[in-house]
Amino acid sequence: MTDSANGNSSATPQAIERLTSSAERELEALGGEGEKLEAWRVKYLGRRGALTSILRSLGSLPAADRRVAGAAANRAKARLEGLLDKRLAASGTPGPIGAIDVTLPGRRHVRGRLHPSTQTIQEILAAFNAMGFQTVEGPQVEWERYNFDMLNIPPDHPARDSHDTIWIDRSGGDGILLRTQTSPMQVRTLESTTPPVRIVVPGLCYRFEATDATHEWQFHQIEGLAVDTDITFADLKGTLYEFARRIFGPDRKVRFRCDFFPFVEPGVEMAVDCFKCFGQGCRLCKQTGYIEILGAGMVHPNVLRNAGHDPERYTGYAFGMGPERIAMLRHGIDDIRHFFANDLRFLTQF
Ligand code: FA5
Repeated sequence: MTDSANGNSSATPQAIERLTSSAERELEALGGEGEKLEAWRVKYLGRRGALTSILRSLGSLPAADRRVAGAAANRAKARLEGLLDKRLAASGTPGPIGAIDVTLPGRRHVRGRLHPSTQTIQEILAAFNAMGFQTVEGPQVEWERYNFDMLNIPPDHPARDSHDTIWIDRSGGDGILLRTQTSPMQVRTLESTTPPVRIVVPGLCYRFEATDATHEWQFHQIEGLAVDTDITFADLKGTLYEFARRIFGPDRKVRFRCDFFPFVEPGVEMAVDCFKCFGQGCRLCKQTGYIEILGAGMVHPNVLRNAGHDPERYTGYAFGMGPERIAMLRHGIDDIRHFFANDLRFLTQF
């Protein structure tokens, strides 16, 4: 037995039929006002409405009665819902059918895009892939020996200091840190591969440093390494020149100057002529006409030895660059901190 809006009523097909008829009559007599139609819906079809209560009570009926009464109640529900939809549509009241205004303009879907760092990294990798370099990746949480010792960086080098490196665990003999550069992949790759080797390694690096317009504590690097018999400094220059031509344009001038990195000998920095003033001197290039974009050099014999290779037999070159700095130069971005601030006003420009 169930309570209904009409008083006591049982969940029999006849009772359901009576309820439906009286609901229909009531609906016909109603004006078109939205509130009245809503009150009618609540009375019969709402969560505690008469028909809903009958449907809820079906579970307590014997199986045979339940089947018959259930079918009748579902038919009644569909009929009453249909009648209500028609009334709502006719009255212009928002409802399941009446709510759709087909004259409204559609909503524009915002298309996703690649992060400017990712776009730059992909372009640089494509330039090197086209020259036969394979892309590999390495761990961001790194052993001290790969990040420093095996790269010929002495134990007392200031880069190992807690003011430069983010340490995870320094208690054991071999510390664990967030890599400060992608160069550890030089050793990891050489340890597990017999030359010839030609790789580029993109990835995040971390340094414990105060941030400013050109320094972030987290930034990307792309490392390059080529090791084989008879590789010379001329190969390094030729490869980097071709890279600059592909990324910065066909008429680029390239300048190499001495620099020092413990894992290369000799070491150089490479600069390209300023793409804003074309070498004339401006604020961007600090009046020098050139912009420094990467560090490079011939792989130090100790690094080859540490990875198990004979430096008398093999030679190679390595280079490392920061794609955010390159993207800044190409797009005139004045602050590296924009890259990781997650501000859509910045990101959607690329
Ligand atoms: C290195 O990290 C060397 N491993 C590069 C290298 C590889 C030299 C192989 C020789 C052979 P350096 O500290 O200069 O070098 O960093 C390389 C590039 O990373 C810089 O030119 C710069 O573009 C980027 N970089 C370094 N520190 C930051 C920083 N705090 N924020 C943003 N970019 C940075």
